[in-house]
Amino acid sequence: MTPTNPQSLETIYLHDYQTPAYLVESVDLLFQLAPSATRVISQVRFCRNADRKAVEPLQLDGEQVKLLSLKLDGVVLDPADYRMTAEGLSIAEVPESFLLEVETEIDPASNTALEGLYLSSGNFCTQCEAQGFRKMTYYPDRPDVMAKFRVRVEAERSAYPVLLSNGNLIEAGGLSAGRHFAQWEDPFPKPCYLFALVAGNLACIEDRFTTRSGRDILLQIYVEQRNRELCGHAMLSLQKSMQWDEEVYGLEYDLDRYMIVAVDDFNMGAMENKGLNIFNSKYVLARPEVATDSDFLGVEAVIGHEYFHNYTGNRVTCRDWFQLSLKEGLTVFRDQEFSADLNSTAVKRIDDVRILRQSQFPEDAGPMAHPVRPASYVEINNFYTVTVYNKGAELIRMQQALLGREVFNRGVRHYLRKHDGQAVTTDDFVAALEECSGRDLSQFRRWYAQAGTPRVALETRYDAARKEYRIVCRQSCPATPDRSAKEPFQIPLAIGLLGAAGGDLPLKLAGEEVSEGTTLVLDLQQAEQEFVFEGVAEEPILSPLRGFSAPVILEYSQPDEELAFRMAHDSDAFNRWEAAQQLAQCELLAALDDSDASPLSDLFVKSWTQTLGDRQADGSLLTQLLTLPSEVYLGEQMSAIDPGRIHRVRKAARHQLATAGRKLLLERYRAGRDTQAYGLDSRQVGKRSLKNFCLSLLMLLEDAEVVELCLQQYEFAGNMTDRLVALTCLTSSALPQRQTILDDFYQRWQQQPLVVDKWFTLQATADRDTICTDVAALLEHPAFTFDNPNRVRSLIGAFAAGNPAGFHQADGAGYRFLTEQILLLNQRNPQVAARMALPLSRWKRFEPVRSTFMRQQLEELRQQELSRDLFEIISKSLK
Ligand code: 0A1
Ligand code: ZN
Repeated sequence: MTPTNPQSLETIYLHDYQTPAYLVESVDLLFQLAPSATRVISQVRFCRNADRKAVEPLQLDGEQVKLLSLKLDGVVLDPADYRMTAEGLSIAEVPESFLLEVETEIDPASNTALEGLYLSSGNFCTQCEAQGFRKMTYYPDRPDVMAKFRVRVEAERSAYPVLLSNGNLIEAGGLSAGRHFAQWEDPFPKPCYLFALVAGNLACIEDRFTTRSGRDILLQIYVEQRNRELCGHAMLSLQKSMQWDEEVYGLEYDLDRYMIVAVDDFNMGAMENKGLNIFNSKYVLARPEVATDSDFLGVEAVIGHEYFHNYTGNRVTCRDWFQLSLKEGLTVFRDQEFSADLNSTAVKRIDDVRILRQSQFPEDAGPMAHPVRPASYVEINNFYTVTVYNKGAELIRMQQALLGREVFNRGVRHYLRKHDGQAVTTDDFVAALEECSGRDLSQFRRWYAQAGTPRVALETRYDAARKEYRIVCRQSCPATPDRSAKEPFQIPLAIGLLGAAGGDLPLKLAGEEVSEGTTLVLDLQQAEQEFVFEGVAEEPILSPLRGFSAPVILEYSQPDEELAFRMAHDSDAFNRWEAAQQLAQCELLAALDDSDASPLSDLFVKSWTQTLGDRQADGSLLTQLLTLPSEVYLGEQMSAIDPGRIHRVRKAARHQLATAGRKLLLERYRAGRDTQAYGLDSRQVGKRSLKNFCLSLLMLLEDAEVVELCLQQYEFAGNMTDRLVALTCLTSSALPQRQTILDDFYQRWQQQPLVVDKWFTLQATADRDTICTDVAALLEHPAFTFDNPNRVRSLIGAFAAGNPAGFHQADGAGYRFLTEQILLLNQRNPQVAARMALPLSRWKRFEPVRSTFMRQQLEELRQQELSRDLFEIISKSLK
């Protein structure tokens, strides 16, 4: 653990940014690998940055490394020639250009933080973003220092037959004493956060891709030997990603080989190291027997994401870490579009908006709120957030909406051409769009600088005599820790007008031409702005914020009948879902205050049943339309969240729907049982999704017929999607077979870590009164370990973030449990520990009893010696 010395707790500010005093011309690295004592020998050619006249000290970052020797132009430096701290070293006087040779020793075997060089299942791998490179050697560890890397890896041949690094393999061969080497060279200059090295005993699955200009690319996926049969979907996803980026953005892959390595121990999802991506095995390994439909989609999305980084992130990178969203927001946007194109656009949008509302909006309203381009941080690892990633993607999407797809697309290409090989800022991105479109986006830039979720209130009026329809928009944005007064945002509001017959009405803004299509993007810029539509033949029903065209909270109350109408007729599929959610939300929130066992109105139940009976619609979309807003989302609508009450009402509502719809649910369940071989096309995925939705709802009734269907499905399922849903239903039940079946599942799949993760998660998220003790008991299970981030997330993370009623048990037992686990993790893996603490940071949003318990735990944590990561979260939460 990095100790909390005052220096390491300093806040870093964007306004302090300075260009580097020295640039790097080339880097030669030699890694002599050994688990507990790896030697790293680096030879770096530096030259003074041309914009500097005076001689400044050379600053190198380095942490938790043992310095063995330091030579400048061949001369060994004396400790008096440099100054060393726990964070790095500086050399006061250096020539204008020089060669620095640094030799360090590191201990990968005891690296439990999983930053820098570490071991996973006995194999060496690296994670350098954001600041892991400094845990291997002394170097200017900042993204605006870009250089060409040559890397030589040496290791014992029998234990580590595979030796990989970025770029092209130049040479490989044997050494004495059973050792061997590989020499790699990456022709593209890169910042050190994109450096990667892997050494181990790995199986390699190969395929090829021919680019549109006819270049032949070797594609390799490296996995542990036992996983070699699980890579087919990842390979296909990679080929689809390459094809998509050529078709949509004209971007062709630039090296001759693309390597992906899957490791079990990884802090995040995956990492886009140039030519050598390292992945959490969760986002590579998939086969129907062990992975669910949503796992398959996850693999496709993350493979796409890392591949798309090759341009948006690697060829054009970030100037500093405040610009993180430059690469992440844009790349998330690209992976979202990729998944939408390959699967269902509406369902993808609904999923993405759910994430935004359930995670990003709360973050934006809490103590860790920050702009998409933060102005300061203590620990950069805490800023890999839903705000930087997902809100960042929404900012890109809004710019696309404002400029139109075609102009936006040209703008992105222009940005990539103009800044190829450079480290730039989010401002540079927006400027490139401005150059290409001739539009002024200066007001839009506020989205990057101001935190908080804007609210947009709508008021509408129809004048039948003049056939005019007016929409008055008023925007505001709540105060956030960074600032209280906010300037108005530029907000693209996509809207449509529905006629009584259900169709879209033509749209003509006063003084403008009739718009093409049935959706119009209103360009809202003022705090208050009116839009007048002419020639509106009948009083329309407004379909606002189509496709969720801006990450805002809309305040517009529509009569229930209009919502029900839109639920059935809105031509924007996203907005059909939105209308259903709103209708449900109003009724559920209204029911919080009485103990009625039937919270939903007849109107809702009728519309819902009609939707369930729709035999034309896609199954995945239907499932979304039929699913009630989540407990987390409903909680966010309350002034003081009471998770217990929300849980009871939502469950009563589901019970009501199950009772009212029993016959139709059973019918649709039976019709959904596929007799065909398993397939991943959207029709089959949709069919499974609807079938399993029906089963989950029916299982609330726990009648003999349904229980039997569920047991049958568990027993005879031919794929993990079906089996897991059945098991999840059984786990929340009080049926006598419960434990036997859980044991059976574990016995069957104990050799598959990713499936064991699912087994932990479904127990951690079960609806049971004994949940806190259940979860505590699972900590003692032989398969539980604090050393594997996926396992920690599958049990502790799933409980704290995925079981609101259980975690927020009124006596505070869930909070005390979490605090204990955070303290254990704090020592081993600060990044993961800090993420586990986020649920507690929301304490101010809860009703007083829970809120007090949560704050007590934060106070408790503050008393301890904390890593920088945790320190920042805890101290900001208590401000
Ligand atoms: N750049 C990666 C995410 C990532 C970030 C940090 C990591 O370690 C601290 C690892 C991965 C991505 O966006 O895919
Ligand atoms: Zn990314």
